[in-house]
Amino acid sequence: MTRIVISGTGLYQPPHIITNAELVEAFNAYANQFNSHNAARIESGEVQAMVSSSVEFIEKASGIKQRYVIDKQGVLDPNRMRPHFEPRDDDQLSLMAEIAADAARKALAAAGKQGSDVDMVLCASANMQRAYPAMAVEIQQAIGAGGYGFDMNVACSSATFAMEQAVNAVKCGTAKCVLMVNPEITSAHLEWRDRDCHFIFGDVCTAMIIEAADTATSADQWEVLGTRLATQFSNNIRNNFGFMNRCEDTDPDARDKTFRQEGRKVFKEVVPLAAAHIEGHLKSLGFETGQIRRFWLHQANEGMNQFVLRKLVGRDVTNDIAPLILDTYANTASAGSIIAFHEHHDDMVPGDVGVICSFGAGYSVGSVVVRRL
Ligand code: CO8
Repeated sequence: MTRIVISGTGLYQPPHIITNAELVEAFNAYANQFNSHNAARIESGEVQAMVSSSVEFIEKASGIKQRYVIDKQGVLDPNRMRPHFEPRDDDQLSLMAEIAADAARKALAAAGKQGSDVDMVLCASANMQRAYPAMAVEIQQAIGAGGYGFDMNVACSSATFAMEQAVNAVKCGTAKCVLMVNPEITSAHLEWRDRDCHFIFGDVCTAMIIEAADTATSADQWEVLGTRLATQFSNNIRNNFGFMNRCEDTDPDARDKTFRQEGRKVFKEVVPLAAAHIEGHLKSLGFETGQIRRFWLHQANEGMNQFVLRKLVGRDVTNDIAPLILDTYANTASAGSIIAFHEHHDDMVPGDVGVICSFGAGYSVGSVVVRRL
């Protein structure tokens, strides 16, 4: 049986940070402006007044302290409240492929590989910049890879679901060296004018090289012991943006065309789902949760991760057992658990076992159990 390893990871970090204080200041300026423009309609009861956001709420409810974004000015402009991206010609590298190629080159360097060694590119992300050609094919060209590439989207679980595809492709011999990449430009599909969610997301891109142990030369290798995926339909996290919008004659800027969720319901329903999923997966591989050195969990909410871990381990765990990157990066959709893995594995020793696990819209849960070689 071919042994499969993760031989390198890479991270693209956007140039700008927005702190909670900056975010709340911009939101409140927008809300005040909205309320004064609509004073008469608010007075008559026709329109509801906007309510202020607060730094204290954001930090207490989510654990998020700041986020990285590709464009800061547009997001913080009360007259705009969304990033501004310059349109690019078709023959220029697209923004999503640009950040993916950056993270990919770092992952290749970590793995000691060239772009030409890659023969499968999986672009796995919660949103694609366009319908076609596939982002993965543009990324394939940008890094000089051969073989083939395709896009896949399972929202926040896109990366772990893609890791299973990569592992299976190498096992089956349909690929030798896979680049799995997660360009998450969440700022473009977040509703910055909604206080319930304006603080949740940040931009980033992660990348990972997956190959057979036989071909890996990296000093830092992680054997994939198993992967397990599950989905269960829910409308509690939803975005109705799509190619049929223009035929439905609806407002392209309507609230349902960006991210929205029933946060409380998601919290309650996903915690038991994720904990049972990880426990079942570990058991199937002959592990007790107590044997696991580290959990690199999806980064949506600090309290949510603590609940999942309490269910799994039976007690509160430290950052050493389950590193938190959410405070710095916010929720980066599919990239969250991969950032946690990328930034927090150097101290682990050969034989240590860890679990990368994502959960989110769908609902979807994906877990990957790895052992340091
Ligand atoms: N400032 C002050 N008060 C606020 C704010 C704010 N910004 N926002 C809400 N409040 C108020 C509410 O109005 C409410 O007031 P009241 O009690 O008077 O009604 C009160 O605070 C409490 O509100 P909530 O019940 O909503 O607060 P919660 O404690 O539930 O916290 C969270 C909200 C943080 C959203 C929390 O529910 C949560 O994190 N849930 C889990 C969510 C989750 O894991 N989601 C996964 C989604 S990610 C994913 O799958 C990827 C999707 C694709 C990516 C899309 C990228 C854009």
